[in-house]
Amino acid sequence: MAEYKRILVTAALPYANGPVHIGHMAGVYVPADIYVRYQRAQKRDIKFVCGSDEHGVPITIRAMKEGVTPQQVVDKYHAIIKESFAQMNISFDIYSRTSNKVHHETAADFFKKLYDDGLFEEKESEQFYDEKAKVFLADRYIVGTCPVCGNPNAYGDQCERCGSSLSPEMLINPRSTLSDAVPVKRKTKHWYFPLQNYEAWLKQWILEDHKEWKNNVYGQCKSWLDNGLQPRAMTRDSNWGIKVPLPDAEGKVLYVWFDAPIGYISATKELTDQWADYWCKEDTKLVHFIGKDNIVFHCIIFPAMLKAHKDFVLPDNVPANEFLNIEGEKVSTSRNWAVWVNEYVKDFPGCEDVLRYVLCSNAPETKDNDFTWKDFQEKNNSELVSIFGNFVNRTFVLMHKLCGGKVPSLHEDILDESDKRLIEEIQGARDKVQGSIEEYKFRDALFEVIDLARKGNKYLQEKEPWKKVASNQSPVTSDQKLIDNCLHLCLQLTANLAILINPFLPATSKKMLHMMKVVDKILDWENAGKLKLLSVGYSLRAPELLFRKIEDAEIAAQVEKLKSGLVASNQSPVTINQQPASEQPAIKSTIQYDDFAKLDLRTGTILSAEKVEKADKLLKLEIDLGFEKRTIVSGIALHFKPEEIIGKQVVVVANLAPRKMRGIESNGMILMAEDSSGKLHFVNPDNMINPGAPVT
Ligand code: B3M
Ligand code: ZN
Repeated sequence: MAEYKRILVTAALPYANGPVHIGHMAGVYVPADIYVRYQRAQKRDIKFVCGSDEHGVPITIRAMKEGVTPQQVVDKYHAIIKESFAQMNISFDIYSRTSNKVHHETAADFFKKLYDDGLFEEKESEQFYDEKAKVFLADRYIVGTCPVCGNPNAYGDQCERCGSSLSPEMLINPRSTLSDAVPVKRKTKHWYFPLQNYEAWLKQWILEDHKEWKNNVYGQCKSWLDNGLQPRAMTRDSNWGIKVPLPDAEGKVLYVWFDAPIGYISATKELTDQWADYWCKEDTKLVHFIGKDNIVFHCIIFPAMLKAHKDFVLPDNVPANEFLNIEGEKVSTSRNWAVWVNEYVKDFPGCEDVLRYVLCSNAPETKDNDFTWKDFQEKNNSELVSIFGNFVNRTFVLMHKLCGGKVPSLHEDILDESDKRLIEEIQGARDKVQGSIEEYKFRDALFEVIDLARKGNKYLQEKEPWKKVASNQSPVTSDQKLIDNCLHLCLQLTANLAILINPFLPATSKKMLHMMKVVDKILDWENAGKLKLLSVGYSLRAPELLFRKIEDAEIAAQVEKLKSGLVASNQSPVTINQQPASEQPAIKSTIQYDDFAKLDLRTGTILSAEKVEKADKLLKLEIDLGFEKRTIVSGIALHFKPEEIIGKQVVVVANLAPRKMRGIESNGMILMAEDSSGKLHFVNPDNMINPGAPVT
């Protein structure tokens, strides 16, 4: 730390095409905010910047879907996202947006500098083009039938039903989402950044000089670097985005991943005239908080851009987190399988800290983790309420009852072993919490704070001051001395807890300050570990409830809300091709019996099921059709564990032409029913029958 004079913390710029969900919070914003609040308490020079990412295909797609302009989309979601962050007490120094003027200028200048230095390669390539709408089509703008699951509305980059990643060439009957035209290939010119020229430098900088980066981050970088870097197009054909600042670049904009990280620089510019100190002086510590899907952009592409530009510092660390699943399933915004922050704050008013607590104590720091409502309730009721809240509450109640509402004296002559042990715990906690925070291990740090409260409870339980006889007469009786010592120490511990919990649960810390009638100043980190934070004789307020119990019914309601996809609001993302969760898709056009008769449907029994490597969504099934065994690759892995479907009967389309998926030949397809929440269910005979039976 010593070599740094100032810290600049950035948090990934969320796309302004939908609200933020708790996966975003757990992965990026809660950890970043903890880090920043801690550094502020350390009195370090720190800035915390973020903003909405308002360019790119996701925005234009959403605009099309809602029948509005991209600007209207970003205006709407920028406001919603900004509000959610404020409600969760994410304490950005600035929350900006990439559609503003400062950013357009900053990003265009950045591009121009690299261009003037002769760094880009200009290349023509063939890309899909819509001749009716007269535009080039990003993969997302092309839809067609998914070769894996038969979804008629799969995107050119991904099928949102089965999750397979696709390319436009793989789609059956591809068509443009803009005009329905069949896309054709056409030549287009773009500016490529020669990433391969930075490979050797990146290898040294990351693999040798930054061995301290988190394993998940280091590992991803290593695999990118080992695979070799390619030139990457930094421009796109579109009219939404930052215009390429060159003549002859009509209809070309900067690639969103070129402009978005520069948003960190623009936001700092907007925030302070001293922005260049944070971006150009070597003694700045730059830290990017992101989710794992952004690692390559922040560790490889953006640093190479910064290096090429020459004026700017490089990140010191990129503590990316993995993903948070919900109730055992991956978050899916299109299926509405998510817990939205703007919904949470409405459903649990005043419980923002509870969410911060659960997301931090369960943060996907080293691997994907699972959020369940049951665990949320459990952590609230048995940790926040029963340990932390209970300790503070008991201390205050007893102090009012047994010490007249004033901080009692400490009679040092009669301190016993357990008093001394508690004093040591109070003094030692700061180093433990701080050590973990500095290493980006926020879960461990939070655990230490709760553990200290747990020790406070244990101490109170041992001392049982309520069993002593209180007396406010002088001279002080020996019982009263014991009471005084116990509650004096518990109160100093409470003040320490307020300091230590502040980065994690700022609203709770604030309530504690109010109860103790002390000012914010006490929260300076240097005060942690001190034993004279509250003066003897000082009168304190009555206790306030820090946390309330969360009831089973509230949890059941949330689980129900999630399952039935009833997050009712026009803000929940729905893709162009998907019906709102509660409606059924419209009936397809009529076919003749002969069309139907071409299908050979059979019953089959699943003999084995295994995950397909590198394809999250696919299961490779061995199916017994009676007369033969078949291999079928099916996009159901997000819905079922392999072991739970073995032995199940299914209906198989037995005469579907074979198709290769991830190198495996799939011979047929199994039928599934999709309920209104997007969950899949087997379609099968009501009783087990012989495999191979025709379904007619
Ligand atoms: N908007 C992607 C995302 O939200 C992107 C991050 C930009 S950070 C410069 O995952
Ligand atoms: Zn599919």
